[in-house]
Amino acid sequence: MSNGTPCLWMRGGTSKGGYFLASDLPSDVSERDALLLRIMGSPDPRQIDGMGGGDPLTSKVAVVGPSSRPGIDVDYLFLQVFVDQALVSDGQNCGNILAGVGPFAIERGLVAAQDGQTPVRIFMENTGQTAVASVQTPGGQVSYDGSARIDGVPGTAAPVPLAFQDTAGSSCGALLPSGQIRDTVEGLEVTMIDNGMPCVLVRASDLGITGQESPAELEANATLKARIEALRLACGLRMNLGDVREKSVPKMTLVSPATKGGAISTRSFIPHRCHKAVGVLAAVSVATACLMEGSLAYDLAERGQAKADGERALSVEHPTGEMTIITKQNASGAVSQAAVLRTARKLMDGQVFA
Ligand code: NQM
Repeated sequence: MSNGTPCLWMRGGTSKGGYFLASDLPSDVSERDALLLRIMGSPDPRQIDGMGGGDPLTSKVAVVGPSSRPGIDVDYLFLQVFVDQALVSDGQNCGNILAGVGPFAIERGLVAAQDGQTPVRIFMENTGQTAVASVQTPGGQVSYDGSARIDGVPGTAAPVPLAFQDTAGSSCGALLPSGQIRDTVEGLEVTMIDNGMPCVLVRASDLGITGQESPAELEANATLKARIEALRLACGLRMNLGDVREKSVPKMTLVSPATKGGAISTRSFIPHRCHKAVGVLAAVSVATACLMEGSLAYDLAERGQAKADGERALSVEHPTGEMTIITKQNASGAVSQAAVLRTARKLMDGQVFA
């Protein structure tokens, strides 16, 4: 057994994982990845010999360090540790794990807490954009307790609002990587969009389902999964992502009309398991598509009214509830800002052994 590595285990939004200081991990990427695979217990569908929970949503890592960028407090690298393959990928962001980065940065002394609330400006290294997290810090201490509730997590906790700007084309280089709002790929109409997360929107009804099925039902449908994967591989090339066989993007988002009073309903393959909720930046991308005339989501969405300043709340429904994205459109109608409420909880602080 190796020496332990200092680590804080946290729930961030509807995900869970290990938060590490960059200085506590090997600087050599292959050594770092080998260590993280051992820590999570991958590859193994149950991750029985490690900390991972046998689900991509509980097999995640945040690597955080001080930032030398002007106006930025910390740099955050997200790593997806694959469950049943010996792969660690930095090819995507994670807005849920992001919710724990502000609290972690304060806990580790990278950011000085103010009395009340502390804004933490976070550079997301995976895609090169900035997010601002507001952390509750009464008396200069991080507080995890509070009355904020998010779907997909039982109980309540302190709110951690997250604000994003300039996320368009985060990984694909353009908001609409194919240059079109709608394409036909593998015989299916799709909208390929990246406003923080590369997503392929496809109508659930075009796949012969309602879009209200449970993740378990969808995962049991081998024919559906094979069709979605073929579509994903073809779309990956068109989205400037290259060969995506060993990548966790693009996310495949099956869209259908909302059934619970929201804007739109989703089921997301991320990419091979069906999300129990929806990713944060994936929801930002879906909400953005709801506001873009000509997209598949535009036709299905209930948009409600925007405020005079262009702000609008869009509720993205998912298997365990909904996620409200507050969008702001500029004078030309483009989504220029997005915000979402998350919560986080510290679960364990100590040494993890590989
Ligand atoms: O889209 C899961 C999650 C995510 C990513 C995934 C996320 C995001 O829910 O920003 O949060 O899509 O792999 O944690």
